[in-house]
Amino acid sequence: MPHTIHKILSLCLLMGVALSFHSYSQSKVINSGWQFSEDQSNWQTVNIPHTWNKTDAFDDLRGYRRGLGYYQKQVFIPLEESDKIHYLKFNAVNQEATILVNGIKVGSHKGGYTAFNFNITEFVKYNAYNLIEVTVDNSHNVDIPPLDADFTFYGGIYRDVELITLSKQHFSLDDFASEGFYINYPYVSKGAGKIEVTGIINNSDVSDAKLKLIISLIDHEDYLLIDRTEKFEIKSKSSESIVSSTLKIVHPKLWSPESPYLYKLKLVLQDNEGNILDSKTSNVGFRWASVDPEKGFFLNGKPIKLIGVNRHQDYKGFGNAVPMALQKEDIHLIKDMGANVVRFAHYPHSRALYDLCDELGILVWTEIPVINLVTDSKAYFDVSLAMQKEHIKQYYNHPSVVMFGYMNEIFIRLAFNNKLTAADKENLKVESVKLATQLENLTRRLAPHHITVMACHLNEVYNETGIADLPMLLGWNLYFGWYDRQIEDLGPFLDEQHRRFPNRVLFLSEYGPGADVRIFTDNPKKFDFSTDYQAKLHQSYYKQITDRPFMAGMTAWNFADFGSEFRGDAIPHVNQKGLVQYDRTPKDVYYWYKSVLDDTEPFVYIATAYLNGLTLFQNETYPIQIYSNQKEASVILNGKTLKTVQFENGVATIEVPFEHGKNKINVVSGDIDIQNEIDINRIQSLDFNDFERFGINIGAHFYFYDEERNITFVPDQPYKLNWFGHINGEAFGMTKDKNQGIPHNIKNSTSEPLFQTMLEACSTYKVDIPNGRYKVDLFFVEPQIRANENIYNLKETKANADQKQRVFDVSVNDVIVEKQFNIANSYPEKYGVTLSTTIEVADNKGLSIVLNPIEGKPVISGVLIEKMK
Ligand code: GCB
Repeated sequence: MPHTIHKILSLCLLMGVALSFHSYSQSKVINSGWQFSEDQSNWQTVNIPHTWNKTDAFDDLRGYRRGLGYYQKQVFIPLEESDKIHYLKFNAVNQEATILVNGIKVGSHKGGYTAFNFNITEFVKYNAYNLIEVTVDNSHNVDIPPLDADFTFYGGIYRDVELITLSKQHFSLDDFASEGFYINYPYVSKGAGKIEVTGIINNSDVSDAKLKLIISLIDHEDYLLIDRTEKFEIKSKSSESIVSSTLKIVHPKLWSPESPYLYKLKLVLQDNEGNILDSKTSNVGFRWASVDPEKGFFLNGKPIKLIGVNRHQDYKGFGNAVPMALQKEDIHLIKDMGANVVRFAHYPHSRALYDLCDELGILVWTEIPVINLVTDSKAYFDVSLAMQKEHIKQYYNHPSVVMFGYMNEIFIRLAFNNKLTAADKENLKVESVKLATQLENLTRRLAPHHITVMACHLNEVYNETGIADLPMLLGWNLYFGWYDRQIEDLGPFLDEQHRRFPNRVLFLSEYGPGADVRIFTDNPKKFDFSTDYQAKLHQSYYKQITDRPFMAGMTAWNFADFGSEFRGDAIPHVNQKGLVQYDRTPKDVYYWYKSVLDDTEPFVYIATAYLNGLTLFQNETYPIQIYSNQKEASVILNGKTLKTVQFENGVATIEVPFEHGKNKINVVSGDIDIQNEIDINRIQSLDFNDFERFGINIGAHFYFYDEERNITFVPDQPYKLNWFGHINGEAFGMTKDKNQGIPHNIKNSTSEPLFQTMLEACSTYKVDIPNGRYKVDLFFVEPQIRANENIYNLKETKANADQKQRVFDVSVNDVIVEKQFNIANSYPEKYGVTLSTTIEVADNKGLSIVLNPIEGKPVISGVLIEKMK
């Protein structure tokens, strides 16, 4: 048949489906105008997606609301639909849902990240409004994974709700909320691609039905390649699996990240007279994946190093109830970075994103939230297994999905729980391995052409128990240079694992440090949350993995910053390991990845996006990084060529002699000439000539750009004559392994990094400023002692009797600012306190902050000095 006729035929087919779709099967998204209540008496109107935790998971109070939420909506169902079948579909409700229609319970569901359906036909009233009531519970439930994890479990109906109307014969919606058909690829090579389709057809009529299943495969250019009709008969009130004969095409265009060629599969269910009853479509991508312990991952027979990111689904200001357009933007950002893989962690994400991965060419690792620990109960095992069934059946048909996972760091709570007895621990180990074995077997049975995966944390227990030998690909979540040891320890650890377990396929499933764009330094240190340390760690890890052919790949933790309520990172309640911020604005390191991963066109990036208000003294230069996929580039500062730099591992570092004020940096490589403007304070002395305010981040080695006060605090230093610094004292909580000071949410402030770092036992801090009048703000927080029972804190915590009081007098140039300052006694716990004073500096004595201990050791977090007119 000539191509044009084929094309016309396929268009007719498409139109036919589209036209008849309306009358035979229909899905209406019913997201608008639900009533929501937390107590069943105060109701408000909300739209789905919705969560009740989008603000309380980020406030200064500990915890967030985990409990019940009630939703209601009326839907009109017309008389014309009285011969139809009606389903309610919930695409995700976190985490338990009970559904009533017109006051009668239709069912309930456990698990917050997979879809579920209920056939509500027998409860529906026609030509009338029908009341849908949903009770949602996000309380901790020992029977439902996740029990515990480093992310916020926002409660609510946060994915679409659909009202589906079907004719009596239709693709089943009862098979764990799958779409009622599965596509298998019994054979794929360059020469030929075979697919086999299994449709699960329901007949809810009282009589038997003679039906036809028309299967068509259409290529990307809309040519109809295969058109097959399977005829069958189905008994009344029954369900049947119809397996197509194998469909074959020659020389399929293979699907891959570079060339994600998609075919479309159309399934049309017809009655004997040719009336369309139901229809489905799906992406088809011909590809095959395999793994090898020495050579890593193979796609379509070729080795491919998987390099990409993990993604969490929440987003600044939305919790997990994120508009789809924003979610899709994530996938575009991931693709634009040059990633070829995404791990949807730690639970299944929205189906629409997997569609986008099909289209854009991103391989997918998808998993269920069995994380950190298991409950030793039949109920927990049953929910976990049901969840994996839903997961596989709902996500099976996506060509992008090549890896199905089911566990993350399952022994982490065991390793850190001192309360468990040795026998408890042993039992939990055995139970975890038992569940893992069941989940592995289930996954292999339901998804025989996929690769099974699991992720472990740094602990020998995964090897000892044998759990690490279960999956076809083993992911290690490794935080060398953050939670553990040093950055360079990654490679040797992997080499050792590879030597000891030569049959395992290894993958680096997580790695990365926290990073805040307000923190920068030319001396990055472990756990300082600087973007510089982030760049250093990622650059080294990439090299260590790409140097090792046996490593199948790596996925950075995390694509974006995400909500984790109990955390005290530089932004509290947020895990800041993202390559992009919580609102998806890229951090510089995102562009470094692009420079090593994306060679589609020449690319250069100057990593100075966040050097806000950098202050340099006298002749100091400052190192900046330039990222590129080119060999070399010239760097020009304010019109003068500095030097030609060579890029290695996508990066070149150059010391820049910035001038005071606005600086223009140009980087020229081939046809590319990009420019960044940077505002720099270069000061020759603390004379307050070119500046009005000067701030010091006492106890910290990094600059901190403070949005609240709109100033960049400079790092601390030991006192230098005619400059500033501490005469004595120790940086609190800063060790070789940790440079954050205190990992806490600071109440009463959004400038955590100013307060979290501090000096302890400093008796004098000097700033050599000229004579004149100044306003001085001093910043403090009590790092250790819990708040006393005081007016602010009646219920929360009691002062710990073992903790020594910290009482000191604060004075500036002999003027007392606060006597007997006892932060724990006067303020709520971890409260950021500012003491302000105005002083006159005279006799060229400069400024001396004196902290005079009465009991315990004084602390101080920062100072801000403002010259008064
Ligand atoms: C991990 C976990 C992940 C955490 C991450 C972290 O290993 O799998 O859920 O968020 O570490 O940032 O600590």
